Amino acid sequence: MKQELVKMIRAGEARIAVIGLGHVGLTTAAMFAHVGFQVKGVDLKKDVVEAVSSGKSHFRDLELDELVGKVVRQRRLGATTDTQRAAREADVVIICVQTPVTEDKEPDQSYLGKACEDVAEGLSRGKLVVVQSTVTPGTTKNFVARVLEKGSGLKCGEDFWLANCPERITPGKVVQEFVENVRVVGGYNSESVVVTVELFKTVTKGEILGTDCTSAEVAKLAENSFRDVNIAFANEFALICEQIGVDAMEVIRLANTHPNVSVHKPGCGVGGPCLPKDPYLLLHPVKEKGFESRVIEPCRELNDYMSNHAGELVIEALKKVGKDVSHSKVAVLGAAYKGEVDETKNSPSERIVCELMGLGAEVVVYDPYCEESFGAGKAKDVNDVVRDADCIVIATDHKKFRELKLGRIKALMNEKPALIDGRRIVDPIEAKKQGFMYGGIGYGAK
Ligand code: SAJ
Repeated sequence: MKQELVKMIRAGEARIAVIGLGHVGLTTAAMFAHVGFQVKGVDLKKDVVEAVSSGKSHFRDLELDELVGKVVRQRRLGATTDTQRAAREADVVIICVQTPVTEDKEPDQSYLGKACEDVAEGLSRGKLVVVQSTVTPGTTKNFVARVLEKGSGLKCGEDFWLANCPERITPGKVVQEFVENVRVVGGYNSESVVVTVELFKTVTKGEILGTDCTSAEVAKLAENSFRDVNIAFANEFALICEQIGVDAMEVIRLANTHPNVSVHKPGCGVGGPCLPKDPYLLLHPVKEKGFESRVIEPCRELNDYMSNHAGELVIEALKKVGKDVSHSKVAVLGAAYKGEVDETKNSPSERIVCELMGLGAEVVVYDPYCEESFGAGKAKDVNDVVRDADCIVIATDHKKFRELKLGRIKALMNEKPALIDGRRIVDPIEAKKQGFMYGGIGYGAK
């Protein structure tokens, strides 16, 4: 039975269903269609299904847009809202649904559970199910396998195969990373590893590493938790530099000349669909047993504090020019969670906007990549957002904000303007020379 599926995969004849058409799911569906498989993408949102069915990606991602358009025209990729039917008609089902955490940082597996129940309805002997979603340790083996078995009456690892294959794509370069990154394949059992490696060999140029499904889940969480901790070091170091009276960016530049040192960039916070939640997914099973995190969780909390610190810098700079934030207009540059993307999930910019509005400031937001303004005013370009403002806050490191014409901007603002650089992408000396009351994350120089 395993050989039959492997043969169909190698011949490009295995039919594939991809459940969840977020950035990862749509990239996955388009890439397998691109190499010749017949793929059906599934999403519960009708507008997403309509966009994909008409050959459009619903992400601001040119490369993905072109790829989706091509494979839909070739009739290799279709889209539907019917998970059960798509699973029934597929030989391989790849689950890419969201796995958020709740307000109290508990894993929310409702989307995954629903997807598995629907897939189980369409499951039959000889199929492969792959979970690409990032999940809390043990989920594939103890939750997904059980739901699939219960709904299908089949035995996992014998009647069907199951694997966890974490995605490693970064918004902004999803297609290139999907193909080139090393891929970890964690099988429910060894047969599941064999079949899944064959599947990803058809689309991955990078190395494919086989392991068990729980190790694959934890490896993914390690990657993002490690990055979050590293960014937290840069952020705490920036707070120290502000107190010492040096510029953290200059000191980091010098320290990083050591071959063993690579301090990350300090900023006004860590956002996006992954880093703000993955450390909590990693800690969840051990916190339940009383484990107390002394590094990962405090680092996560520090990164969340950085948007408050940006607010503190705004208040301080306005006070230095005799203004009160509650009677000031603040222009927030950037809504997206990082430069050159339109994603605003968990964006530090949202926390900054909400905090400033809570202090009574009039807030206006401009982002060249998205329309989001988190309930604040919305501007159509840089000149529009800075007009009559008392303070600018750079919240996202979009390239466009690295090239601000500070002299022209100052002329559009109220007198005695302030500039708070939350991403340290503007030259502090130039800003001060242009007459701004300057503040920046990690900028301790006077
Ligand atoms: N950030 C900093 N300082 C830095 C780097 C980033 O403040 O030095 C901030 C960014 O502004 C952003 C947040 O952190 O708000 C996350 O940015 P990111 O560059 O980590 O990018 P993500 O979250 O889009 O992608 C991460 C990547 N994981 C790793 O690099 C280990 C990506 O490879 C994963 O595929 C992705 O999470 C995911 O989907 O898991």
